[in-house]
Amino acid sequence: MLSYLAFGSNLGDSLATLKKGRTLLAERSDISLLASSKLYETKPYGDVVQDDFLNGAILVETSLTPEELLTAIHQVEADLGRQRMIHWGPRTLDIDILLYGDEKIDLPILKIPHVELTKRSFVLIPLKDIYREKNLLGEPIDYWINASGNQNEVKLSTKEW
Ligand code: PH2
Ligand code: MG
Ligand code: MG
Repeated sequence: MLSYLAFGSNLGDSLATLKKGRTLLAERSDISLLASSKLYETKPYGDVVQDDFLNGAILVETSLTPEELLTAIHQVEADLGRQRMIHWGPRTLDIDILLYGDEKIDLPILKIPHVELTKRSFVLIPLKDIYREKNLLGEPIDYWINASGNQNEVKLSTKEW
């Protein structure tokens, strides 16, 4: 199945952590990396006062189920030293499943499409770099970016991964 994943970090060496996280996923025999977005420096979204984030997105092909993919992601986040302290607070690495084919999943620990996907320009703008479909949830991706109203808080980074 094709799956789009969002990456974010705002603690420690964010560039190194994003790269390492992507590598750990791509090295698995059940996940292949197909495309990576550019990286973006983004203002923190939400009410927590914290440093700017580095955000990106990738497209993978995977034989894992959504729940298995989430477990693989949690393993990578844990390997890279993530501690879950403040909800929506600073994190060394956050990887979120945005889309998993066309599937809709509504479990307590996993909602796909990601619940805030269409509201967050720090997710939509990287996603646009690699998105293969015409529409996202019924509208062109630019429609959602314009509607998000926070697109000017996302700046293309000179950093590359
Ligand atoms: N992640 C959050 C909360 N706020 N803001 C930005 N700019 N980037 C993020 O990745 C981010 C956030 C919780 O997952
Ligand atoms: Mg997140
Ligand atoms: Mg997460």
